Amino acid sequence: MSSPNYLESSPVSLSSQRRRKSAFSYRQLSQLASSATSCPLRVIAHIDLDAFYAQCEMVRLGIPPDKPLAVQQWQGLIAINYPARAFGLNRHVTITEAVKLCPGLIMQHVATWKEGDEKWAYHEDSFKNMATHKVSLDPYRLESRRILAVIKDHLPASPVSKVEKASIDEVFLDLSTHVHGIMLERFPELKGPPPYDDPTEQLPRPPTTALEWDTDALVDLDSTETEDDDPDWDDVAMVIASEIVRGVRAKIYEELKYTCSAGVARNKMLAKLGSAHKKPNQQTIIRNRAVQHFLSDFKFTKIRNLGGKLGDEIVAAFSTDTVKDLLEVPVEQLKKKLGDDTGTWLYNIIRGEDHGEVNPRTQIKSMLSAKSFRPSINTLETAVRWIRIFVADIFSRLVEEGVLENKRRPKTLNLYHRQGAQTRSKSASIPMGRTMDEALLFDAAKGLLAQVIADGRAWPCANLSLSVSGFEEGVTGNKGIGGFLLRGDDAKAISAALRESSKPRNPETPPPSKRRRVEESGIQRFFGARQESSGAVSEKEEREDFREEAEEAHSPFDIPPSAQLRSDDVSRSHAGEQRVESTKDNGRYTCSRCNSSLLVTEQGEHDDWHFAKDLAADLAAEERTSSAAREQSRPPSTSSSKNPAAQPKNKGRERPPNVAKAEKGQKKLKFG
Ligand code: DCP
Ligand code: CA
Repeated sequence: MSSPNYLESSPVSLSSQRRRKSAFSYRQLSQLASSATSCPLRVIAHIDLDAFYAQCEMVRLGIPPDKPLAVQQWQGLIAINYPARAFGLNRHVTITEAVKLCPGLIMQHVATWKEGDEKWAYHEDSFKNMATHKVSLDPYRLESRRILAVIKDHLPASPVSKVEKASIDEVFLDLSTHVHGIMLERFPELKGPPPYDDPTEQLPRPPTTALEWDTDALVDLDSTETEDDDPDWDDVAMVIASEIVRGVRAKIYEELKYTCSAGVARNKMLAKLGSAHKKPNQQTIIRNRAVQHFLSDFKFTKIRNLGGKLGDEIVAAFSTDTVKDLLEVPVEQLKKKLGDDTGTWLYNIIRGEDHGEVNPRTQIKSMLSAKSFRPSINTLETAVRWIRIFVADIFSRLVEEGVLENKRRPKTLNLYHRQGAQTRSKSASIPMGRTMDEALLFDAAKGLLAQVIADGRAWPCANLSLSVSGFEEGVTGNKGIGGFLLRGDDAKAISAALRESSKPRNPETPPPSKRRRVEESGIQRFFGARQESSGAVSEKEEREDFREEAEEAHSPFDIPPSAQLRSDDVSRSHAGEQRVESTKDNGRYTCSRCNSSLLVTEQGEHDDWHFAKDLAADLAAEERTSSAAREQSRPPSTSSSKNPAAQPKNKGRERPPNVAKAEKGQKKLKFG
């Protein structure tokens, strides 16, 4: 029934005991109550909204569910509803192709902030205004919150059920404690103390009545298992969990009219694979007796943490990308090639073992607003205009967080600036002495920009981002020492820089050497400030506008836009010192970092991708060192491995690196 690993006492005669005794012990049942990650009866669900942004637009516009609709961002499609998918549309199809394939297609552009506006809006023709508009994903973020609220409302409060928001449209639920409670109500025989007070005693067998799987999709069983085998408590736990999940999904539909798909299994990895198994509007249960069969059909690169470089290393080392083949490899051989920790981790993960915790994080830890400029911008005036938009964007979100009531308030403001391959970042404390308002943030942000300019070589600028971090709770006494930013020499340097930058610039005159200095510690400082944030930018949300609230952040990235990263790419330099050199020929060029051949027009995006990847790798390394113990679900660090390159790339908590989801032009930037 379940894996023999789970048998706590030795099965003297499994066949004779089978009918009378469960494979699970009293101790394991009580582990279910505390949702212990090692409990074999554990029940985890993953819920993923179907075609999320597309559904948001359909609900907002009142479009009937059978009408094909796609969400447009500039010249690309970022979400396609299921009726439109029936016409062969996907995210890689151009707009022209999409209209040809599906003549009745409704295309809705995402909301944008227009320069000078107080708030984002749905603008007609925004797709023509990439230079002056900035994408806003706020409408989807707000819907995401409403959905999360419905889910939480429908479930018992933590710690009975644990809800982890995994991205803008995904949650994990740990239903173990909740399910345990229901099991005890339905099967009072489980309430009694174990015979002889011995917790290792096996439980009585559940009644043999057929389990009611209702409309659930059940994946096929392992070859050694049969449907006729009597159910055990793990099956019962799954049925109960699937009832709960069906209820949650019905509630989401009833209250908000969104459909979603779900997976129910014994851990996060399997639950997540399950939710993607059948879409839309379905739920898949992966019973313990079906795990091996279910997994063996997968390419292991689809499994969480195996989509990136680590996956590539394993493919290269064992000349296969299938779970089935890898199951044949003895653990000793995995350890030999990948190091002890990674080898052991891999051995377990392909056998469906994942002890990652569902981690309810509720508080937003940072907020980011950003814009990539194509073409780059060249003047202080333009930069300041964008900063005004960033500030308005962030401030409106701070208001939602209760900053006006002094509920929460960020301590640090960070500005990130990219010019060619050079990146700089500046941060400053947000003073407690003044009431938090747009003017305060705007002044502070301009001050940071001035510092960047004071360093010299600020233009042309390809990306600017502003973020706030270091939130403090229940801020009181909002009066104190006034004044902000820098004083003395720094202040003088900044005002000089601002004066100078407003003069027409003579490209022949090099800036003073002091200003030419590259801010070597900039990235560290920027992300140093961000270390308090556990956030990352979701690959889903990260496009031009890669801002994200830290609580929503999980997605690591795996492949560069337009090109698969070769595993032998150049050794990673620090993000702040990154140089992306390339050779150009006939409108194409070869990236010196990954040897990909790309269109010259793709270079900006591609360089961004490397940049983002380096940042993420740095942060991953940092976080790995600081929180190795916290993250049981992550593959172990391979620093002791024979192959230092075989570092797991996806420190992101749980999103399996889904190669199919990465797409051209999609930067996947992870912030710590
Ligand atoms: N998204 C994006 N760019 C991507 C992937 C996703 O902008 N490359 C955005 C749009 C999606 C949302 O994130 O609607 C959620 O991403 P999913 O990968 O979950 O895709 P969907 O929800 O659109 O479809 P599915 O039904 O397959 O989950
Ligand atoms: Ca989705």
